[in-house]
Amino acid sequence: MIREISRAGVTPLQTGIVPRGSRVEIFQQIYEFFLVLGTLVGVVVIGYMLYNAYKYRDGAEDVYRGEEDELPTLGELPTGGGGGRKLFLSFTLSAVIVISLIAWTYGALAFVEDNPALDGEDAIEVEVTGYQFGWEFTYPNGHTDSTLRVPVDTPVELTVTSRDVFHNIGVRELRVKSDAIPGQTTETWFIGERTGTYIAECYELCGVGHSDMTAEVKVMPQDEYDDWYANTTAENETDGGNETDGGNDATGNESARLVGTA
Ligand SMILES: [Cu+2]
Repeated sequence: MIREISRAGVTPLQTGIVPRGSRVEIFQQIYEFFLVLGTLVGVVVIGYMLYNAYKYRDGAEDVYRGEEDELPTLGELPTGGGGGRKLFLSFTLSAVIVISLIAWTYGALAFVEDNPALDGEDAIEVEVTGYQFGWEFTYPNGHTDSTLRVPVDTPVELTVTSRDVFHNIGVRELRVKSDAIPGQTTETWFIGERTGTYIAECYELCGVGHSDMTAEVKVMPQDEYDDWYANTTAENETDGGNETDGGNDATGNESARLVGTA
């Protein structure tokens, strides 16, 4: 479950038990941790319950049921075995498990929230603007695109906003999601660990074209990305998309017009 991740010193190495790495890795570890622990707790609780149900079944012999005067009468709560020791033990154990879970998850999520991509010098920054109904990606050199191209294994810092109504950009496979709110910017990050094409979708019902509000996210090999980026300028639009008419075309499929260069 614990893997070492080093990306040219960009992402901190796993330290201790709190997971570090890309969002995909962190959320995967949280999922696995909860699955294992939840299964374990479930097995212990249900197993102990069944064990006692069998042990104290009606007609069982050789079972100590307490002195006659210790037995609870109808309507009285039983004190539990050993003068409440069992109750205390199970309560303490549950508290330790629950508090550790909260602390561990908090540590993992604090790292995600902390935007570790900012620490790395080779992190790339892209501004994302949502509009009815599409996404616009602006690179540091001023180049604007309707496809998000990023190099593989590199932290990407997104600064997200909207120019009309509330939107929310998310890429499921990359475990990244962020509000796009007019007049405000929201920051998030991700690392594409495998090359390929992913789909960014809008996750905030924003109008009639909401479900068509997608954009391609291309995670490219570093050299291909460098070649592509070297040929971009503030003016050109490498994929043929047109932000002004694309924005009002509620039913048009933006990606149908894409002529990818990647
Ligand atoms: Cu939207």
